[in-house]
Amino acid sequence: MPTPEDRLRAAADALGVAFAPSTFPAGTRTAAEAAAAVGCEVGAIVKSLVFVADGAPVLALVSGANRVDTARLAAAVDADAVRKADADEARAATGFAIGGTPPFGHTGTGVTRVVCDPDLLDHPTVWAAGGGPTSVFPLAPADLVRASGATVAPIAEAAPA
Ligand code: 5CA
Repeated sequence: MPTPEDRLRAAADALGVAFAPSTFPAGTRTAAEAAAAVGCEVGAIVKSLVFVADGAPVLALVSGANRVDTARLAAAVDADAVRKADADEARAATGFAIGGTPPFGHTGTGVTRVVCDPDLLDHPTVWAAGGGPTSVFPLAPADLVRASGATVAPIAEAAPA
């Protein structure tokens, strides 16, 4: 049986994205954990979050420094109602468990749209989940957008004044 990381590696190879995950046994389940492990800014961590927009799963790629504004996400995907997927819905859509969900290479029922937070484009390198709870891999934001097929649109909550 291929591991989740094997599945992601195959997808990255097919998409022409370098996949060189770093493994941290202490865990990279959250953006804060991943940033501490890598030694990067939390804003350079890619959160890959599944939402349900008018019944269809959509993926938000969000800077680890930001939170998704569901009204903005709804506008970005032209939906009336957006809510966060629960853990089972997220896994069904992507084929990966929460905490290790990568931004592309999904093997589940599929996300219908992918939207990327423009703040991720401010970093030369960003780090995304490597398929499991203990690994992340670096990539250029342009590759993140291309490989995931994302639309770049403002989906984060406005920073507090
Ligand atoms: N590996 C890290 C860094 S790349 C990672 O996957 N981070 S994440 O932000 O993309 O995934 C963790 C997020 O999953 C949490 O911030 C939270 O938004 C979401 N989450 C955690 N538990 C649940 C749950 N039970 N149901 C729905 N969403 C959840």
